Amino acid sequence: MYKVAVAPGDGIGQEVIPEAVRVLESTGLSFSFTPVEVGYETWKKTGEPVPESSLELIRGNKVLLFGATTTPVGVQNYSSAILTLRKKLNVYANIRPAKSLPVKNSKPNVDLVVVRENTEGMYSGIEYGSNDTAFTMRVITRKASERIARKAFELAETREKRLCIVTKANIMRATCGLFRDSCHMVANEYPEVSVSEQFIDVAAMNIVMRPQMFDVIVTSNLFGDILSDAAAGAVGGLGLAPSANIGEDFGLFEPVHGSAPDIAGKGIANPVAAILSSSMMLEYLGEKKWANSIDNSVYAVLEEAKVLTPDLGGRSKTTDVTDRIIEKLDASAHA
Ligand code: GGG
Repeated sequence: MYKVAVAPGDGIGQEVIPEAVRVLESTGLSFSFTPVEVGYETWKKTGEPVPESSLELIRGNKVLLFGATTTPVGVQNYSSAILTLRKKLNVYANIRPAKSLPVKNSKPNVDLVVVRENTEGMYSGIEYGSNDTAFTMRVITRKASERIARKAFELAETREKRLCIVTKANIMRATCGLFRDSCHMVANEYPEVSVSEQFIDVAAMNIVMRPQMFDVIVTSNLFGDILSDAAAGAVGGLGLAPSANIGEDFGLFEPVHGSAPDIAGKGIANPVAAILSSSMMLEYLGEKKWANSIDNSVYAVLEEAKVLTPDLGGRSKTTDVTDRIIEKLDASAHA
């Protein structure tokens, strides 16, 4: 039995995560799901975005399926639930794949993965300032940089063996220089992987114009956040983008999208990113066959283009899309 903590979080997280759970249940695999409260709404009730009691519940499981979080600008004493979770659970590697899909806005022949360092960089959370001058500390350590580089090289070894290090080391010479140097040190352990480098501004343009050039990208926290959203845009949008956050002995799986307050509560959020995240979770748990089946069912539903949410030009509800994915999954399981 797989022990899965489930934290839908805020906004549309509350709508798409139950859909991912429905798909998981339809596989017939054995799960125990533990519901967990985290997020901005939790903070309003308890004063904590991730209460200690929630963390304890999560740690009693092998994986966490997380939805989305809201971090409104200007709210005092609130810190992001998802950043807190990533740090507390030490899930240091944020794996964000972007692969062509049969939807109108997807470019063809894209198959890349952004490997984003998840625990430091611009999101270290060390900030101070006055009305006139403010500082955010960009913390880069050799330990965390080598750790993320190793993860990225390991992944590249299973793919096309091409890894691109993305920095701005010509300008941010101390922090990006250390990140870059750490990646090159680790490269010596993976002689079969060919290494290239791009500056973040060039990489951003290339993700937009020719994403096909990339296999695995390794980069620091903020750059990875931005590049992976751009990569999602190249293959159909955030409604379709899954992710994994991997640590030494724990995995957190979540759609790349946020809480989308503009459509929350309307029942029209695209469940595909959450469902593909649950597929990444199954792969992490060793259920590669079921992970492939879910991916194939999603692909078939998108290709048939009859049951789509409004972000993809359709008129269907969140639950209708899931129903159709489960129908396809059933059909393939019994074929
Ligand atoms: N599922 C990822 C997610 O919720 N992203 C939204 C996000 O990053 N919001 C800012 C934050 O709360 O940190």
